[in-house]
Amino acid sequence: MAAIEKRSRGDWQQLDKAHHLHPFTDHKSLHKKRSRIITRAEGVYIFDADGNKILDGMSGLWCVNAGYGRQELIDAATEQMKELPYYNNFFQCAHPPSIELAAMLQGISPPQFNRVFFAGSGSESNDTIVRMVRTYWDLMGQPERHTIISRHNAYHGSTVAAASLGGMKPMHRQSGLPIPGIVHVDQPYWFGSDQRLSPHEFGLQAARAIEDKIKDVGPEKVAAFIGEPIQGAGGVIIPPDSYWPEVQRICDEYGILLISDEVITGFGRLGEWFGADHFATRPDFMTFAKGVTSGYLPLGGVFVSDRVADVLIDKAGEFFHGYTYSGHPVACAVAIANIKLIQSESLVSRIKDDIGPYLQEKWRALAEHPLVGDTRMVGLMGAFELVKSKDPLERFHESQGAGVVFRDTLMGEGVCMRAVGNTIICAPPFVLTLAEADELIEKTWVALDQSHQALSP
Ligand code: PXG
Repeated sequence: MAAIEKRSRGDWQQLDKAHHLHPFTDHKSLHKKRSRIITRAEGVYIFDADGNKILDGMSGLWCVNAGYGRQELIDAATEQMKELPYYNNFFQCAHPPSIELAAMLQGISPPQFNRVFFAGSGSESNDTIVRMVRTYWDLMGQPERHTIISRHNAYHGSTVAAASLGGMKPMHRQSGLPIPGIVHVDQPYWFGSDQRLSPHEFGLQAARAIEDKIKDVGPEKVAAFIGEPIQGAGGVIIPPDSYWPEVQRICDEYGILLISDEVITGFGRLGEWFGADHFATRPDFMTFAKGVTSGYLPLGGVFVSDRVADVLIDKAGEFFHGYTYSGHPVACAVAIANIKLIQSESLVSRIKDDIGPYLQEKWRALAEHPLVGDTRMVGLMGAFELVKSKDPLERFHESQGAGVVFRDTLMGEGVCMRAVGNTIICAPPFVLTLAEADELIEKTWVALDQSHQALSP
């Protein structure tokens, strides 16, 4: 018997309104329009309860990298459910899926990583990192080194520690965050600056804000710096080329740990396995989630470098931390199948050499539209900025809702992207074909023209 009842769209909307609290949602405004009910998906397309076919330009929520309906992943889950649906990795136990996945992750990660710790999500993984970072410095005999530097507008998750690491002011306001010992510096968002510096100089300046903060806090108190290689939820902020080398220099000079939050950039999105490979950083931790299973099941975790893992193993005794679902066998089995699929279909090099450059070129050309002030894309992770005027540069006021106007218009054309203020962001599945890329771009042009009319005075 099917687990899920078949109902009409209206019935589902009614039940949803009555019983379901959604993540990151203004429920009053949702209840005025009702939810869009997504019922199924195939390849790069999702289908709603009205039968609309929508090209998913966001890979779900930056995660369905292998595309929908992949039989390999379905089979891996089914077989593992039959064999061992659950067991834990506590109390000196382990099971083949968590062991095999840990070894497999070692094989695709940069050389300083030989060990992983599993969690259920990106947020949990970043909480784990806060615990590990502070424990590491305690064990190193420097217990005053507890401050972690992050960036305004960063997104590192929604639990208390992860939201504190994040730099989203509205999140902080709602719950008395950040927790003590987490401080923030500006993000490397050149387009959002006054643009008086060249991108190169601006990147150096943004990195040196970290150094200034280290001096402010006191170098002996700073434990780590955390950053997404490219900020995702904050609007796909691609830093100038000068930024990450300078951040690495600063971390090295002050001996502080570098945390690369790879929840979005991990597993190929930028045309390399990890953002750290793309930007040539040498992080001490990498956070992962989302793309590790292509979103088919929840799984997250932390790559822990030898520098930290050796100390934890040698000196910590028991590390009092872990989750019921750390290394869940079914999620790990799906992750293994997913990574095998990425390898066998050469999806990472496809992004670097084929679909990536193809989409990037068409994406850049969107800058010719009068409404588009800046376009940027690395691998399959991109954004453009909606502007009121290009010369002189004038941005829309947030209250004009230009981003939402464009997003909704594009959805009407059958393509899903996200609006972050007036920045439109896009991260399609890795299996996007050239023809599907054409469709995505053509519909974007149509939606830009329509939005231009709607937004003209
Ligand atoms: N780090 C990064 C870089 C993320 O993008 C998390 C951590 C947290 O992962 P979990 O699995 O706990 O959600 C994320 C999640 C958006 C959006 O609006 C982005 C995320 C989650 C929800 C919404 O772009 N990223």
